[in-house]
Amino acid sequence: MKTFNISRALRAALVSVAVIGSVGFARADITDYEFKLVEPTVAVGKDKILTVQLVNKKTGKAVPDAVIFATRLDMAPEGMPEMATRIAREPGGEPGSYRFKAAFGMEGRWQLSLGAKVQGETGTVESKLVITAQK
Ligand SMILES: [Cu+2]
Repeated sequence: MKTFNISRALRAALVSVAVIGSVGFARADITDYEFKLVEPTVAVGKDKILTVQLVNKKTGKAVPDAVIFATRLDMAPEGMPEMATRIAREPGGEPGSYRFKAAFGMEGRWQLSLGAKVQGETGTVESKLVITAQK
């Protein structure tokens, strides 16, 4: 009788661990992801490359194969939100890194707005990053 109770308790404990484990996994959320600038500054001029990394904040790992569907680069941080510049994806870089080519026509702070989908997650990662263009 005693043995039976112990094994029952053990089985119940194992079931609890499994349930808690799966809930924890399901709670992985789109807000766990964020873009980070690899370099906080860029040189003023044409055809400058900027690189961002998509990171899972819980694991600290870079996340490859995100689909970036929205990009905008403008001078909103300097009070010039209408001053936008062309930005295009640039191939290459390490998995989890995403490269862009853009022209920075003016010194100062530029805002890079990104919208992306992460494989296996619902929702959208939206990040606004500030990069400083310097002479
Ligand atoms: Cu400007």
